[in-house]
Amino acid sequence: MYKDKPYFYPSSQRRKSRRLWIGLLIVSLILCWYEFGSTFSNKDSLAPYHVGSRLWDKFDFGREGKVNWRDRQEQVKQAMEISWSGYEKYAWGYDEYHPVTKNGRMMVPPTGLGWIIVDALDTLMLMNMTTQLMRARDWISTTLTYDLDHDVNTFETTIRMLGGFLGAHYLQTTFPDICPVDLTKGGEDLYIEQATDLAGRLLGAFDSKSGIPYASVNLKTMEGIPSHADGGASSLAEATSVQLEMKYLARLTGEKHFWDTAEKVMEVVDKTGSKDGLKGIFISPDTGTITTTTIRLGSRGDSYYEYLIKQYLQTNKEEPIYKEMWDEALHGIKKHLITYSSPSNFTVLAERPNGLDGSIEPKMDHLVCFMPGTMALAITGGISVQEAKAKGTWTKEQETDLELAKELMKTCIGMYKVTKTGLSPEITYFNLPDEHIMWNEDGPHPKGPDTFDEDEYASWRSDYNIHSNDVHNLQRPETVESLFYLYRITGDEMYRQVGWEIFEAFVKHTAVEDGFSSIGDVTTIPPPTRNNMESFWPVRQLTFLKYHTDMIQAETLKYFYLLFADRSLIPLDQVVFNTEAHIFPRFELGKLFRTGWKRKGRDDRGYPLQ
Ligand code: DMJ
Repeated sequence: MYKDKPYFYPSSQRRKSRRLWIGLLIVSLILCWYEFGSTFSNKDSLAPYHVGSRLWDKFDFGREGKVNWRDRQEQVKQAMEISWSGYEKYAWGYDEYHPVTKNGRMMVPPTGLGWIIVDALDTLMLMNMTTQLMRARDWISTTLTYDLDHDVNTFETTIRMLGGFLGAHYLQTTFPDICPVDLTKGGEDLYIEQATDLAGRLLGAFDSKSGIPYASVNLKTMEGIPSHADGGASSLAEATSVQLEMKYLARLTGEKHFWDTAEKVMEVVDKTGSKDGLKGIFISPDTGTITTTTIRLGSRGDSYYEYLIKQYLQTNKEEPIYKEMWDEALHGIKKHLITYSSPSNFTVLAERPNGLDGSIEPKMDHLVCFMPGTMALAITGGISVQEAKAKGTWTKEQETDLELAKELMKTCIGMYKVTKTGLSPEITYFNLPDEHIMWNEDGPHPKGPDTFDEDEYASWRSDYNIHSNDVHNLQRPETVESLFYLYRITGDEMYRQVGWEIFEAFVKHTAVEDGFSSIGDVTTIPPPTRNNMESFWPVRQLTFLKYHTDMIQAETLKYFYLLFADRSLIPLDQVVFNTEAHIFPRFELGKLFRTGWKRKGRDDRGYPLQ
């Protein structure tokens, strides 16, 4: 009992104890100064502090002369090797790797979910890390089982684990020159067997009254579990970003129920109606209705929009319904969410927390930065602008959309350029003029600055407003992902160059002795390193974070590698990347599959006619 009660020292003891604390504080400050200040003042001050600096030395950022992209690509591979070997050494088989404390944690004891290993399979293949790949494959065949009496997040498990197996299967079978694994030695079905077993378990989540998947599912009992927050509603993005995975699996196995179950979700979501294709970010699995007015392309909203266009591309443009939904949503985004910052006119993809009749909030999660790339993909379908124009069908609308994608890309690049570390915060706010203007069809559309003046007082910096709660960086992929698409599609080397600067900042500031760790503050040098799972984090963020410890290997490093690669590696017009950067093929619907539903006509408010 007494342990629960605060204990007060007598006052003389309190004074003594206060003196002791002050003394300890002074000693700590001196030690801190010694640790950071000395690193800071030597000529190598750009190197990361303490252990990370040894890692920094392994990279070659200072080379003079002509840029060698092959060499830069190799440096990304080196980052992957370092990161992977730290994981193999200290946390092999664990679902999380904490590179600072050099240990791991199982999300689901005793064997875990393969969270890091499965998610990285196709990155290991792309980078030709065959020895590491074989160890990963061995672990999957001897240790991994999904027969676990445990709840998992339906969406995260689908995009990472199911997506990971499917991407590995696709690369291995379609690009044997990239991934020289001897398929004759058995095990070529390993990934598909695991994928089918896992997907069968995940289908339990869709067993709701409306067909909208529950946020979680128990892998053993296959029972769907409503979210513990948000009144039990599922996130819009999560419910609608499992379709590429389930459809590709259905196509591979011929098991049609995977297709039908995922497709049904799209029908229910479309029936909820919405003005100009923009939807609130939560949906009830019980009623199939939207439960909030908040509209955004950041968390909970993002990949709903991404998967509209990608579903259209996945089945080789044979399902116009998804193009129609994408076009409608893009029109809505331009009309209701695009505004311009002050004083420098950056294009901002803002939020509407209180619906389309409410005011605009000039806030962008870093997550929104997937959008310039996805827009570029939608504009040409994956071919270059040059090829698209040569077809003779290039429209004024494509030209305007491409300009918008480039301007949004500029805004995302600015999120990196504006901080001392050269890394983006998790969330950025923008200053708007007193009377802000919105995008309008006829233009003209304001443009941000052509260059980012490096002066620390340059006026463009004041458009960006970073709140102290949002200064962390989780090594997220979205900006690099968009740079990759824009480079491939426009051919402009500038996007690669910016990518290289971000990669440099990433190595400089997130390297620790045996890998890379997220950081706590992008606005200070040196930034405090995090261990990906600090106990002082609020529970909500902790739960969120645990899904992201593998992100850098599966996504961020993969996009860097592809950005610096030759443009012919993984032709963009033949594949779709799932929202976790796993690579799937495009295919024809064939006889077995079809879009099993039709859109209804809409009334003036955007609701389906009865
Ligand atoms: C990824 O895991 C996916 O892209 C997801 O859709 C949301 N964002 C994270 C990485 O930031």
